Amino acid sequence: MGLKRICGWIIRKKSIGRIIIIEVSSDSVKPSVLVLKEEREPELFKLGMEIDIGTALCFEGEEAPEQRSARGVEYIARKIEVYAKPIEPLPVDTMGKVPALLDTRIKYRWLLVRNPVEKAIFIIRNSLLNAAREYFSKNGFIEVQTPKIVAAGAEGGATLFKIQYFENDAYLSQSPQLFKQMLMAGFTRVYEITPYFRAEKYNTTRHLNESWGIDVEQGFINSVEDVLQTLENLITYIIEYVLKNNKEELEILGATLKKPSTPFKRLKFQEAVDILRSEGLEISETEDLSDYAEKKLGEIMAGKGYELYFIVGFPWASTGFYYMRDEDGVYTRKFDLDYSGLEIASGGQREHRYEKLLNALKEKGLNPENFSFYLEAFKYGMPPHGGFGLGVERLLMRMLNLENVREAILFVRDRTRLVP
Ligand code: AMO
Repeated sequence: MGLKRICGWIIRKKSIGRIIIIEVSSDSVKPSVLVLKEEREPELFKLGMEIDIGTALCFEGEEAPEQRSARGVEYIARKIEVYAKPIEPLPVDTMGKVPALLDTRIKYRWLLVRNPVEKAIFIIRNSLLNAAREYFSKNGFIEVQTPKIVAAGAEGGATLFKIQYFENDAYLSQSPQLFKQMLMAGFTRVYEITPYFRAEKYNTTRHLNESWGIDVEQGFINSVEDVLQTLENLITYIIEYVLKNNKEELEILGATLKKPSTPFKRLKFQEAVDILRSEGLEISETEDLSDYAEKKLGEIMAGKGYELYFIVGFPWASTGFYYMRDEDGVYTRKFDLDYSGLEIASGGQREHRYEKLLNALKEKGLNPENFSFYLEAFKYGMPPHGGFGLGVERLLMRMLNLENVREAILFVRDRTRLVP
């Protein structure tokens, strides 16, 4: 058997008489288990006595012929190089035996990623994004980057972070919405993996102030159904990819992820209202669903066997100015995708006709001058198009049954956190 070199940090050490067992956390969720025997390797045993939890080291060794540990792969070490010892006791238990409060987990995330459970979440986050990129590249989407310093918001003024941009006021981008639409003047399928900055004032388990989106826009569509299909295929691709590539991580997290059944249910907004009203909830026909209503609908849909479902046809009164309206003017081609009672994505078919778009802006009380850079893109042959924004942390949260969206991002930005 060949010699391997593995680098990482000691997360556990146990001495049993003349044997020392050291667990090293590296880049996979299963630690490497070093078994040092005084009789077999006296020098390394001596070194093993001196090093403790938190030490950064590399070792060379071969897999033990008899594997006795259920926790990781056992090695017989030939060489150990110590790179750094902790200068203070660790502030958290990187083995995860002593559960830390969420606040502590967030503060010490960079250290806790040595812990297999915490590491598993972020290995799966990496897979989720790999899967998305693989899906897009197989399906003819090109990856684009749009500015994060912008002059106008796409999602309304209430959640904009204002910044000083030389002599002008500017904002941090809430969504690449306007730019990805403008690109429909010259590309037919684009995607962007991007931060969203939103001044959400409230402390909820679903909101961050800096979150990540997987954004899509596609042109020459026949109807909003083309966009629903892309999102459904993307989500299915991501979940299947994680099921295939992250068995160990899912097991460590105790996650019960399943391949979603397709097609996802398409529930009309008005149907959702009727269902919720029949359960005794007071629901407005012209406003977005409240968090409570969303959750309640999730329970009802779960009872019918639907985990993932679209809510389609939101009323114009509740949406952004850019969604295409139905002939009646009351409903739009806007949709949400909900995953067990949580909105994870939102999108729709856009208004691509210049005059109608201009009127929509005015009707929403917005000043077309502030959007002139955007409106111009609709003058020179803008095809019918649509797209969506999918929240990375919200999707991960639901896939892994996490309780708080803060568990799904390495460094949290919320109302009270600006460091680390
Ligand atoms: P929306 O505002 O619904 O739509 O955002 C899309 C998705 O992004 C995620 N998300 C968030 N996640 C955590 N914290 C937040 N503060 C937060 N805000 C949004 C959610 C949400 O479903 N312009 C449209 C997209 C489009 O039509 O293309 C938009 O941004 O999962």
